[in-house]
Amino acid sequence: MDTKLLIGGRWVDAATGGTIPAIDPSTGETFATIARGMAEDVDAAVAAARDALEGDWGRLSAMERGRLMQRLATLILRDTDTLAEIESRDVGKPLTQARADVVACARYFEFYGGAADKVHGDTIPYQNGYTVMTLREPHGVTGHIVPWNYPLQIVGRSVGGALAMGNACVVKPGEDASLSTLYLAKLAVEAGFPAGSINIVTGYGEEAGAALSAHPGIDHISFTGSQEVGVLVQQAAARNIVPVTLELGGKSPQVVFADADLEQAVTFVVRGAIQNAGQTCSAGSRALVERSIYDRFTAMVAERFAALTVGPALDDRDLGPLINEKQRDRVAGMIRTAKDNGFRVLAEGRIADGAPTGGYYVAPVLFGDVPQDSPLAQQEVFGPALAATPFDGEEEAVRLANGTPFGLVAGVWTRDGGRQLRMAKRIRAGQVFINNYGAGGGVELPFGGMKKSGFNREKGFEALYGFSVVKTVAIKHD
Ligand code: TXE
Repeated sequence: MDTKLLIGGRWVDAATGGTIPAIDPSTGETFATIARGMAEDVDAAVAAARDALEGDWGRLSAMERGRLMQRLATLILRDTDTLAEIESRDVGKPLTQARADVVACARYFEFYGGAADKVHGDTIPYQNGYTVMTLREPHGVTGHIVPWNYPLQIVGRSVGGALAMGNACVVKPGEDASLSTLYLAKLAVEAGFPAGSINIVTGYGEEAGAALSAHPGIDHISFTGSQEVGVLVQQAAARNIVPVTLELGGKSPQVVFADADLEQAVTFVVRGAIQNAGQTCSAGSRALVERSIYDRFTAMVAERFAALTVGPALDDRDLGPLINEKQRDRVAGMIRTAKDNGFRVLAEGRIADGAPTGGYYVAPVLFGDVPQDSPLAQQEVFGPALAATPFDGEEEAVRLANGTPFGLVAGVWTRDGGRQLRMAKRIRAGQVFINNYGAGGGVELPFGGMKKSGFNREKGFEALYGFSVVKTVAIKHD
């Protein structure tokens, strides 16, 4: 498999010739290398994207762009097995979850391919003697800084909207998991995307990522990752007066009222917490449970947690390893500190016998009676730790749900119709799921944060508005 950079339709080594090891988190062993792109490579990629806008890519009609994207969706599905195995191995994601990510990635290109020729401007009634219209135009060159937790899904959601609107993309994948993005780029070439419409520069964040976000030739940047780096990206973009979309994770609550269908709720609460070993921006990492059912519900969750096993990604257990040693040590440290501080452990899963000792495994833990002001309730663990907290009544549920710096997603479980609507309106989050928990799913549904979870929206038609700019044309006539 080609692991070079894709710049202007050609696979090239990094200008310095440097490489980065691709480590299998299930074993801790290096199994491939990727190119270590730097500022010079980013310069070349941005220039190639600009050329594409002024060349073959820029000349395509919206319908033609859409057809290319749909063709790419078909190729992704054709190669589901290969892509799923690459993703599973590189991220450490259980194979079934990796397969679902491949299907979701194809769906992004299908949806945005179909939407490409359906976004249009308006005509605006103005003074007599005028006709005024708005045109929706691409920003130009868009930069996409992508993390390692859902590479295929996040690349699909990020470049899908951008390409549909006619932008030319430069993508910097996460250095820990770039392989599926490179394979996707190979499929884009096969689909017939013109040279320079999609460019991939792999590399480290402080090198290629920083160079991309600060590049004066970029017209828009979308970033998914940590809050700290989100601030840096926004600062860099501000110097060039460039719009940004930031998706910075969360501490999403699942609010379970006593009148809920508890069987249903427990399934989604567990899945929302442990999917991708908890390394999910929209992970439902807090279970807020009405006190009258708190013991019963947490016992139901505990039973499921105790049965969970963690193992190598390709063994397809409930959970795989965490992405790297640093994340494993950080997450294991947070769990250890919580235990040392006397937090109640209601249940713990187990690491499968025979899991390679070099892998980055952490057993999932359900903590009970977690106080609202503790790190477990306030900080993104980004690992398999679920914090359960009891509440009394709707007011307290809203206060706890909103009582963190984040506001990405929330789940609410209740059969009371009025309460469903009140909670949906009062919770400060970009997505609120009632009696289900999408955990970011659904390409049609606008997605993004409030508060410190970020701003602007990906997915749905909202992304298409975000990846385009409105131009007003006023024509004076008699
Ligand atoms: O993120 P980084 P990390 C959160 C989660 C996790 C924490 C740290 O809480 O524990 O962030 O993860 C690129 N300029 N999320 O360290 O560093 C980097 O190369 C430009 C939430 O992996 O933010 C990668 O491509 N780019 C999250 C991307 O930023 C830079 C997903 C994300 O990496 C850069 C991942 C720089 N100076 C982590 N430094 C979510 N919202 O889903 C790094 N990068």
